[in-house]
Amino acid sequence: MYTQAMDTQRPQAVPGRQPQVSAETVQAEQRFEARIAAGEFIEAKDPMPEHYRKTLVRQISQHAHSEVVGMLPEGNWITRAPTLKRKAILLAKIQDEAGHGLYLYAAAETLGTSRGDMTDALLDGRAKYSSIFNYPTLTWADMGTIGWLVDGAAIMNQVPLCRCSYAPYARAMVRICREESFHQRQGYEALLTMMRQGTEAQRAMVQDAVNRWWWPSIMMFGPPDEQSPNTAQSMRWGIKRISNDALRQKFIDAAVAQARELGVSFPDPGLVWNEARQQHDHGPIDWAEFWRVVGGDGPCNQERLGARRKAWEEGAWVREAALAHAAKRNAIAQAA
Ligand code: FAQ
Repeated sequence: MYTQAMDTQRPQAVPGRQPQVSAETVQAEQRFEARIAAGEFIEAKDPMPEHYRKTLVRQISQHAHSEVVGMLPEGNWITRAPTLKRKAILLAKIQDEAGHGLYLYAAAETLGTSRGDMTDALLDGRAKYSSIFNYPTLTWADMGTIGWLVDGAAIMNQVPLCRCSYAPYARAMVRICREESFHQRQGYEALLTMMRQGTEAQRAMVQDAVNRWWWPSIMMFGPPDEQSPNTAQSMRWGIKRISNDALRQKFIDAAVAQARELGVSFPDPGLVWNEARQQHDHGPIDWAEFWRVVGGDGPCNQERLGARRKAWEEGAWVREAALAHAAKRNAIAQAA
């Protein structure tokens, strides 16, 4: 396990007394801040402040959990895809999400955490995953809408992460973003097919799916900047490059033009072009709903975590077999 944290030895604060910080630690922190200011990337074995390391473990592990939990809503439709072509595309997409989870767990492991610890944190509720995956997938149009809006929002959020100051995360994101862009296009194309070549009932199904996914999609970017406890520090450290609200605005502006082309509307009467800002205004977002879903009380939270718990428990024999195999190979290598 790497031990690159610079301030793990910092004494606990005692009320009324300034904690003692060694000159060496202060200098190491100053060198780190100078590297960030110079736009340098931080590698796994480089010294880094403990808070930077923890912030990355939190964000990267939650991102990994989101990719893995995110397979469940779409997995629900593999057996019901309308054609062989759509089934093959959906299977490939879901497999990609599993791969994204694996790159991200590996990136988080370079920071000294383990896959087991990260999974424990997910299953006992200490770690979050994206709110969006707690909504049900009710019709085939939800598959296209997830690709268009959910993957579209994910790309908008993730492209700036390709320049994250932590290099292993940035490298993983470059590959992930290439795949996400295929995901977004396949979703949009599936919806376009239904809208242009489908029946009246299929067009209504697309509009219904868009009505249900719009608000949860724009909540994906996280709370408003003034209520986001992590954004300011994460931006100072170059982990996040663009704030939650700025990304949400970019997504809304791009989505409006795409919706017009598709022939669907968004369920927000307040969504209007603001000539002065050269951006769209939008109606109020129901942040109470967002926090309810993040807090575990969304439509599918229990089902999603139940599925992950079952997979982890039923996969125990695979992990045990892999460890036993590795131990055997080690013993053979040492005896040779
Ligand atoms: N859901 O201070 P901030 C995908 C939490 S991948 C749940 O603003 P931060 C691909 C946040 O963790 C989607 N919780 O936090 C796909 C924090 O709680 P904590 C996932 C949320 O970290 C598509 C608290 O609220 N993408 O979709 C959410 O600076 C289709 C305060 O928030 C990523 O994870 C939320 N939506 O900014 C897969 C991208 N938003 O941790 C399958 C990487 C906020 O202090 C199918 N992550 N929270 O207890 C990020 O960019 C950031 O972590 C944000 C949040 C922007 C998500």
